[in-house]
Amino acid sequence: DDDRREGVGTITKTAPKVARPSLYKVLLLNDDYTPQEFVVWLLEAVFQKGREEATRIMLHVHQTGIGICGVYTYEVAETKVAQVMELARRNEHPLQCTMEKE
Ligand code: TYC
Repeated sequence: DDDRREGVGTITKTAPKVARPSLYKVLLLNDDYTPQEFVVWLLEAVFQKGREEATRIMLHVHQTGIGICGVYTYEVAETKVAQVMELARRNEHPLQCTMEKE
């Protein structure tokens, strides 16, 4: 462009910035009392896992003390933690669930 001419200039495009939301791991903790079958059922119901994957996650938590149920945006993770804690409470199991920024 010849910028000496009136009304003529260089167009500078701003780089489009698309914000990606932070992600949060939903973690399940082991305990000695919650039945294995309840944990498998919960992983299917709350985290949409198939029976095989749910069993794998449950056994990992059982053997190591902690495991990841899934990774979600803040509000989804918060809702899933609340659902797990409510189901555990209603069934009188001491199961604990928490979330952690990735
Ligand atoms: N440890 C429990 C038992 O032997 C099973 C269990 C697995 C509990 C995973 C909690 O997050 C958990 N009955």
